[in-house]
Amino acid sequence: MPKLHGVAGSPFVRKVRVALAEKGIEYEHIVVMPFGQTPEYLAISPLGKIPCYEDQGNAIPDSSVIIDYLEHVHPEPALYPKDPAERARALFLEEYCDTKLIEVTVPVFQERFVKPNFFQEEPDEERVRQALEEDIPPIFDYLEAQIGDKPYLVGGAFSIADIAATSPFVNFAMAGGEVDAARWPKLGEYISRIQSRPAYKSVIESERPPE
Ligand SMILES: N[C@@H](CCC(=O)N[C@@H](CS)C(=O)NCC(=O)O)C(=O)O
Repeated sequence: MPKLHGVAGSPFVRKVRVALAEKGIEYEHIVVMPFGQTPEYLAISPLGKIPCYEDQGNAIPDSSVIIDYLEHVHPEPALYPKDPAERARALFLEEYCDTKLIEVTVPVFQERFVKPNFFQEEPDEERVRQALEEDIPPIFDYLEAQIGDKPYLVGGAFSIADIAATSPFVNFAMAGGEVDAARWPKLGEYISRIQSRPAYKSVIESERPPE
């Protein structure tokens, strides 16, 4: 059985888990935290990051690379548009969200979720304010314009772009972050709709600690 190394709560691990769930692929989840990597883990994930996927003797690091691999070994249901231009657009939006959306939302997650829950530290509220008031709005504006009145970001079907665009919002919500419905109504509705897909929902629910 394939192995997925990483920890629930990582937006990049979640991307892969959603792709695996959408494609109905079974796997063993091996918990690896995003720090203090062992030489054994560095041997399969040389950048020391999570996730890393192992299948049939191949070690595949990086969420984007892993999902591309999954698409080739389990083509259905497709997570990439067939049309070359739409595929390029989906890949760019994945990159935009993996880079820019993560960059602006992670400070809120780190300050308001990670610090109090894992390090018993007070959040740096000035860092949170800067993220919420200055850094986040232009990125949400861009995503609001990209989704527009469409059901999915690209090509009329669920794709890698939708996975990458919505995963960071799970972390944002864990930190109490909200997408202001008055300012970004389309983005907010889109995120809830995508995260309500049965496969996606099952991944989010599995991340919650038992009550
Ligand atoms: N481009 C990578 C990014 C993965 C990533 O940054 N993972 C974080 C955890 S969410 C990590 O492992 N950070 C540890 C580090 O940067 O050393 C991917 O898509 O998998």
